[in-house]
Amino acid sequence: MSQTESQPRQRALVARLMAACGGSYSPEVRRKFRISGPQWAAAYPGQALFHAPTREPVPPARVIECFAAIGIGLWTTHDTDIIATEDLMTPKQDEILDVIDRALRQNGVKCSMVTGETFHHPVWSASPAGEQPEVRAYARRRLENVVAIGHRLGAEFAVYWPGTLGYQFQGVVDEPRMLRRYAEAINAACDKDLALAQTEGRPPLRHCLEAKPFEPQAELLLPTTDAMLAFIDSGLLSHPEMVGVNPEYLHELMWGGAPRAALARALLAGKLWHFDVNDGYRLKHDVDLGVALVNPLDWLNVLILLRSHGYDGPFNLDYKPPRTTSNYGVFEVSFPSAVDRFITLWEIAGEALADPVIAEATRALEAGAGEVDASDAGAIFEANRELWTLHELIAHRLVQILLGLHRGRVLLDLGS
Ligand code: GLT
Ligand code: MN
Ligand code: MN
Repeated sequence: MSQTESQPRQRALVARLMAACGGSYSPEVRRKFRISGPQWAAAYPGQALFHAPTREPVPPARVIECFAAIGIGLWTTHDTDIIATEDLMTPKQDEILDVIDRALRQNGVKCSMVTGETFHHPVWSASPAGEQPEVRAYARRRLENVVAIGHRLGAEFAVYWPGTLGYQFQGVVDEPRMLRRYAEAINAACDKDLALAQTEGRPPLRHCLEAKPFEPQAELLLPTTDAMLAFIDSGLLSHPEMVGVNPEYLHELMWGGAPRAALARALLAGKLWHFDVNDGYRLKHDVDLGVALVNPLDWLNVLILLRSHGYDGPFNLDYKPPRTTSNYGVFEVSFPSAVDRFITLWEIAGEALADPVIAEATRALEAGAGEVDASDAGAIFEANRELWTLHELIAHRLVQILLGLHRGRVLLDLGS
C-alpha cells in the first residue's frame, strides 16, 4: 500500500482510538481555563541536534485556527516564530502583525504573551550580553521590539529566557559584568514598556524571567528560578516591581530541584506570574514532554499548591509534541490530550483540597499533641509519635484520589 493510501486509514484509527480514550472536555470547558498554547510548540517540526525534522512547519494562522477549535483561547509566541529575523523592525513586521491580529480576532483567540528569541540566531552565539557593544545594542532593540509586538497584539506578559547568557570556557567572561549588561537589556524593555503603555493607553506588560539549567551554554549565569529571583532583587533592575518569573516545571526538575518548592519560593516572593507546564525527567536534557505524562502525582501536588495559594496566572503549554507524532496528531492527540490531562488534574486537586480524610489528618497534625513539657524533647516526641503516621496516610490518600480509588474504582479480583 502506498504512503498516501495508508495515511487516511491510519488517521481514522488514531481518531477512533482517541475517542475511545474518552475523558475529553468540550472546547467551551477548556476555554474556561487560563491555558495558553505556544506557536513554537505547535509549529515545532521535530528537529534537534541529533534529529532531522519529522513534521511540516505550521504557520501561525493555522496554529491559531487549530487552537480555537480545540478550545485553547490564548496564544503565545516568540518574535521570530512569526517574523523572520531580517524582517523584524521593518514595515514587513507591521504587515505580518496585521495578518496575525486578524487571525486572532477571527478565531476568538487572544495573544497573552510574547517572548524574544535570544538563543538561536548566530548573532547570539556569544550571548546577548557579551563584550561587543553592537551585539548588546541589537539585543536591547530586540527586547524593546518584543514589547512593541506585545502591545500591538494585546498581550499581558513578556517572557525572557536569556538563552546563551553564559559561556563555554571559564575565565573568558566576567560574570558580574555580563549580568549588569543583561540587566541593561531588561531595563530597556521595561522603559520602552512604560512609554508605550502611556501612549497606547494600555497597562504595562508583566515581564517574566525564565531559567533553564543546562543549555544552551556549558555554564549559565542564571540557571534556576531562584537565581532569577536573586537577580530581580540584586539592585541592577531599574523597575524590579515590573519583573517576575516564569518557571518551567521541567527546568526546575532537570537540575534535581522540586518544582513544587521552587514555585512556593516564587509565590512567597510575590513573583509567580506565569508558568510553563510540561514534564520530563530529573538530571536529563530538556525533553519537554506533555504535562503529567511522566510525573502525574507530582503534578497533582503542584496544582494543589497553586490552587490553595491562589495562583491566577496563565498555564503555558511549553512542551514539544514528540517527533513520533504527525502533523495530524499534533492537533488531534497532542494538544487536546495535554489540555485534558491538565484540567483533570486541576479537578482532582480540588477534590484533594476538599477531602475530609486529608482535612482531618491535617487539622490533627496542626493541633499537635497538646500540653507537654516544652523543654523535654523526648516527651514532645513521645506525645506526637502516633500523629506522625498521618504523613504516610496523607500520601496514600493522595495516590488514592489520583487513581480514583476514593470513589470506589472497581479493582480486578486477582483471585479469580
Ligand atoms: C525555548 C525554551 C522554552 C522557553 C521559550 C521561551 S524558548 O523553547 O526551551 O522553555 O519557554 O523563550
Ligand atoms: Mn519554557
Ligand atoms: Mn523546556
